Amino acid sequence: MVRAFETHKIRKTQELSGSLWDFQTLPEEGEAVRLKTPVPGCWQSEPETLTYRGKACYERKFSASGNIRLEFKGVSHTAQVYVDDKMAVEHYNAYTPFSAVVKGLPAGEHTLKVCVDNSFGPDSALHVPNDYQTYGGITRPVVLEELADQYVAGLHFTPHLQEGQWYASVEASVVNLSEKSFEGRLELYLDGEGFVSLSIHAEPGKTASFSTGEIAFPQAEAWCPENPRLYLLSAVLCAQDGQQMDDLIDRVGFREIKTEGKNILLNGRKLRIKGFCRHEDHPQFGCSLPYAAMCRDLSLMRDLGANSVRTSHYPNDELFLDLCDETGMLVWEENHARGLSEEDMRNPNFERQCEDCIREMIEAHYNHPSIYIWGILNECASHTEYGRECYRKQLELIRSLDQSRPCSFASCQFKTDICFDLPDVVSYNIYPQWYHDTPVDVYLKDLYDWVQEETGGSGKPFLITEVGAGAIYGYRTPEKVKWSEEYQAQALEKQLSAIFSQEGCSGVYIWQFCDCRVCDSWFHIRPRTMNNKGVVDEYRRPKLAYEVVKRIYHSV
Ligand code: ADA
Repeated sequence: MVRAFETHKIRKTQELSGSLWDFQTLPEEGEAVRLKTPVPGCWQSEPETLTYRGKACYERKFSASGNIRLEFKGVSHTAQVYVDDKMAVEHYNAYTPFSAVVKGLPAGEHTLKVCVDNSFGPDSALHVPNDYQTYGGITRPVVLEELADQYVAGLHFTPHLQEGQWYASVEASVVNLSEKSFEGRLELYLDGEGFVSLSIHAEPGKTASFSTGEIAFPQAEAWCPENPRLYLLSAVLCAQDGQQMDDLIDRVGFREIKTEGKNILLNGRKLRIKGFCRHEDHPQFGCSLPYAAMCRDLSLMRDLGANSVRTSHYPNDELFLDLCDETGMLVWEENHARGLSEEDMRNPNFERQCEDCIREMIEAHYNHPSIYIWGILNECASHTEYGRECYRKQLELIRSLDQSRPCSFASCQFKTDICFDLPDVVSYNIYPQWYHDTPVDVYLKDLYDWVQEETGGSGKPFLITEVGAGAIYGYRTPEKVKWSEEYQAQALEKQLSAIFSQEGCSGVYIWQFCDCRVCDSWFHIRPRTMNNKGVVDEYRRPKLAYEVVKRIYHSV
C-alpha cells in the first residue's frame, strides 16, 4: 500500500505492490524455487525459501505508455530493475527508496523484472552479518507513474517560527524530459488553498530548482506530539496556456526543532525523550511489516508512555513514518550502519554507500514533521582518526541537505570518543547492569562529567540512545538471574531512574522495543539467535519489564 494521500489528481499512478508476483530463486547450485509471492514481502516468509540467501528474481506484467517512473520504496539488499529486458536502474541498500524513469514506452503490456540479492559480499560495506537479520525481497511498496514531458520531482517544506508567527519556504524541482525548453508555472497549495505561483523555466533534459522564499502562514496550526496537525502540500505544474501537466502531493507540519544549550526545543519547548529503539522485524513478515502491525507497534509504544522511536539502525518504511506524523511520535532516523570497525569503514565502498543512504533518506523523508533529528553510524569507529573523518564528512553532508534539524550519532566508545565536537547532540549507548554491573548512576555521572570536562561535546544536549537488558520471554525465576524477566525489569528500573535523575540528560531510548532476529553467525551471544532485549517479545507479548517502563515513562 502506498501512502494513503499519495493520490495524484493529475499524474496517473498505479500501485504494483499489494499483489502476488512471479518469483524464482537463482541459486548457484541446486534447483531453483519458483513461487507466486507477495510484494511487498520477504522471501524468508515463504516456507520454501525460509533460509535462502543469494540471488532471486521477481517478475510481473504492467500496462502503460509514454514516460513512466517506477518508484521502489525498498528492495533488500540490492536491486537490478529491467523493463522489457532493458536495465532501468540498479540500487544498493535495503532501506531507502529509489526510482527509474523510462521515456517513450509504446502503449501495451510490458515486463518488469527485478533481480534481488541478499547475500553478503566484499562489495557491501553496510549489509554485513550483524546483530539484526537482513532479509531478501521487494520489501516495501512499488509504484508505477505515467509522466508528462515535464514533472515535479521534489518538494521540500521548511517551516519556522518567528515571534510566534509561522513561516515556511518550499524548495521544488521540475524535470524536463523533452528536447525543448519548458516555460510554465508551478502553483502551490496548502490544504487546497493556493499560496504561491512560481514562474518555471527548465532547459531540455535538465532538472530546474525553485524556491518560494519565506512565506507567512498566520493561520497555521503547529504540529506537536499532543496535536500532530498535518497539511497537504500540493504542487501543480501548468504549461504557459494554463494546461495542468503534473502534480506532486506530500504531507507537512508546522514545527521547529532547535538546540539551545543542553536542551532540544520543539516549537520552543524543551523536549524530554522517552523512547524505544525499534528494528523493523517480525517472525512472520521479516522486515515487511504489514500496515496493521506497524500500527500495533506504535499503539504499544504509546501505551508504554513513549514519545519517540529510534529507527535503529537504518531509514524506515515511509508508511511507518507517516503513522508517526499522524500520531505525534517523534522520530530519530539514522542512516544504515551498525557497529562497524575502522577496518570495516575502510571498505572502499563504505563512504559512498553511507553517503548515498544519507542523501536518499533526507531527500525522501525531509517533509516528515515527526523526524526531529538525523543520526549516523551507530557505534562505528568514532574513537579513531580515520573514523572521525568519516563522521565529519557525513555530518557535513547532512547539514548541507537539511539545516532545519540537529544531527547526532550513537557512540559506545565510553571515554575514548574523539568526535563529540562534530554533532549537535551527544548520544551514548550504555549497558550498566547488563554488560557490566557498575551502578548506573555512578557510570552515567562519570561519563557525563567526562563529556562536559574533556570533550567538544561540552554544553550540548546529551541523550542516552540505548540502555536495557535481556530477558527470554517466559523465563521467570525468583533468583532474578540474567535472562529472566525479573532481572530485566529490575535492571530497567535502575537504568531509567538513574537516567531521568541525571542533570543535563535530555532523555533515553530503551534498547529495545521488541525482540528481533539476528544473523545466524551471532548465535553464540544471542540465545534463540535473537536479540532478546525487547520489552515485548517478537510476537509483541509483554514481559514483566513492560509495566515497569510504563509506570516510569508515564510518571516523568
Ligand atoms: C549495541 C547496538 C545494538 C545492539 C545492542 C545490544 O548498542 O547498537 O544494535 O546490538 O548493542 O543488544 O547489545
